[in-house]
Amino acid sequence: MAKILVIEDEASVRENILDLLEAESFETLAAANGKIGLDLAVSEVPDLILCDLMMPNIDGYEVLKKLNLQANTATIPFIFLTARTAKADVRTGMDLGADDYLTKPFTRSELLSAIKSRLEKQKNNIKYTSNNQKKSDSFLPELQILKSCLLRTLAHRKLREFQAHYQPIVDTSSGLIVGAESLVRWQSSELGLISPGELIPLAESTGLIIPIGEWLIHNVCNQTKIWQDAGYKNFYATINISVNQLIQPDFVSKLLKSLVENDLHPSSLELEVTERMIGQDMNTAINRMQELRSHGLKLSIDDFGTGRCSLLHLKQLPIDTLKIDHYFIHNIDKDRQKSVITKGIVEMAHNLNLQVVAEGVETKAELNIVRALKFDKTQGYLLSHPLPVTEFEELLLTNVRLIA
Ligand code: G
Ligand code: MN
Repeated sequence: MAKILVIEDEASVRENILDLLEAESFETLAAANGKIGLDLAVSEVPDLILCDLMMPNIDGYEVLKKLNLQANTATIPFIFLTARTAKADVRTGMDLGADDYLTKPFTRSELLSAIKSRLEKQKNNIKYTSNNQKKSDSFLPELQILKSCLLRTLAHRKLREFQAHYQPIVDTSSGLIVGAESLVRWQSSELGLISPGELIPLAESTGLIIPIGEWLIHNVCNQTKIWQDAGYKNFYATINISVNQLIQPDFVSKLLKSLVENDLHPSSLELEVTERMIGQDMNTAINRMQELRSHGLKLSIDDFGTGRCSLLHLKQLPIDTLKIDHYFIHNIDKDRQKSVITKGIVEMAHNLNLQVVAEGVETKAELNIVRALKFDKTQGYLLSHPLPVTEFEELLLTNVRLIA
């Protein structure tokens, strides 16, 4: 059956079209933005592309222009989906070489008939070159294999392959679990377990961080609510957010939607951002953070101390928590300079009314210093590695004290 790529940034519209196509037994590929769409068009060479015109960053015109530049994608039938009825817009699209356009909202039969006639035409096209793209993956460099595999996974909506793991965040004085940092894991059916260290940079560079991030946020909201309902009312989860996510125009609204859908209070989520990412576009980042905080979400600076965030900047940042990077904790018991600097950071943070979390505590000796320096919360392999849901739940539900 024909393979159809749907490039549409609006999730509800995209899902509707995909459902409709799948009901007609088409094989489908889904892309949430132009960049993912282009990557998929190149790696999967679909039989037809349905593409939204108005999308942030790379819009439908841009997608079509780029497809036209490559021999193997230039001949794929291309149908614009547009909410615009202005003749000039349609004209621009057709001039670029689009085969057809559909004005939203369109009916099921309009969509199917446009698809059918394009596919027929393509079949009869003598110039049609069966371009067998899927040359053996073994010729591709490793990163390319990983990338096309990730694209395929998302395009086929095989989100089962992603999992959130949870690392306990422990109250340093009581030793009890008060929250957890969520960390995404990809258990690829093709490649096995992919570490976050490999997944995240790849997801960032391809734009796939957006759909993965949305999936994670939704999943974490859902799970957090389950644990709160099980009696851990003040339990909170943290989510690492990348700058690409933070600057999406609809980031805040989508996040709030996930909270509402799961009936979760905004203060049950803490978003972790890094100094480095705030540095990239300070004003936009701070505005966005302020907006999030005005809705009651918590914010923390992750890996604090490794970026270039001056201590003076901290005063301006709309945050609740500082997470002190592993680097400061590692061997803190053996390195007097480290402990002196760290002591100063903790005191300063407390004076600014911030909570302070020690990350990456691996030994008892490090933990002893962390307690002496009055870190509010502690994370690290000494207490627990990040765990899959069921294992984390076992720890949580037994009220285990991870610090004796
Ligand atoms: O940058 P961020 O702090 O979000 O990094 C979280 C990463 O740190 C996760 O991949 C997690 O597995 C890892 N991590 C958690 N605890 C420890 C620890 O005690 N030691 C080390 N080396 N890594 C840790
Ligand atoms: Mn983190």
